[in-house]
Amino acid sequence: MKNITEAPFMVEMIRTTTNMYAHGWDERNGGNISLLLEEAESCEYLAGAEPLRSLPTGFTAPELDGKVFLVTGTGKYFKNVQYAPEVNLGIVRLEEGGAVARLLWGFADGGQFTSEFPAHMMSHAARLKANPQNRVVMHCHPSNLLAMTYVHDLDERAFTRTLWQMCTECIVVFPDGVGVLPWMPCGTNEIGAATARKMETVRLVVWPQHGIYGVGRDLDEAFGLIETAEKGAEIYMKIAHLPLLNTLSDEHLHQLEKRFNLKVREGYLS
Ligand code: 2HA
Ligand code: ZN
Repeated sequence: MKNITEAPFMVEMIRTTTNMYAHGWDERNGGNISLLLEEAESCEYLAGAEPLRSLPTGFTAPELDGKVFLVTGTGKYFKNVQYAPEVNLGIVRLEEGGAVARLLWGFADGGQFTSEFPAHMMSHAARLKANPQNRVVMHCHPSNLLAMTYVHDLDERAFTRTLWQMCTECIVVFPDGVGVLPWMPCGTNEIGAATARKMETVRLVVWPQHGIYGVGRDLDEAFGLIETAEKGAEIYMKIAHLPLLNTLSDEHLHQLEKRFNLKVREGYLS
């Protein structure tokens, strides 16, 4: 069997967690990522691997039965992933309708998957229905998006429109807009189910006073979505207290819709 720490998906996961830490999005043990492995890649590196342990998940997700995920560990620091991937990451296969995760590799110090595993798995199930290519769920704590949730209306149309107005690229990158949950305690099945419900129609979900979820086909796409929303929020936090002399009008945004043939969320532009 090939060395799993050299697998392209592992290398990319290590680079991504390292980069997210460098962006300041993942203080301490903040943030978590799950990556759905393709059958071929998991076979290549894990064929015949006997489960090391069985971990109860506390929820069911029959759509994900048999699927294999590379996932960050609970209490683990993104900054440390590069130095000890086999401690800070794990690979699990969901079984028994999602009620059990069999550990195939990693969490070598006896640890387990992220406390936000329900939000991750429920979001994967929702996104796979919307787009069978979706393989990544990413959560982190970018400062400007968090700051914005203290001073901006949390209505998702209003929140989305402000981000779109902050830089030309925003509507191009997330024409589907941003979902916004009410504040809820994290790490629960309830916030997982609420996040997944939003994920049926959007790829970014803000958790006020906490952070954001982004999804995508691969780690780059999920990272890029969050990066673009965070840029919009950064501009907002720089200008919100200043007199506004110019903006991106709905007329400008409609021009972008035409230019890039965007499917802009219905009713968000006038
Ligand atoms: O993993 O970010 O939401 C720590 C968190 C919880
Ligand atoms: Zn968090």
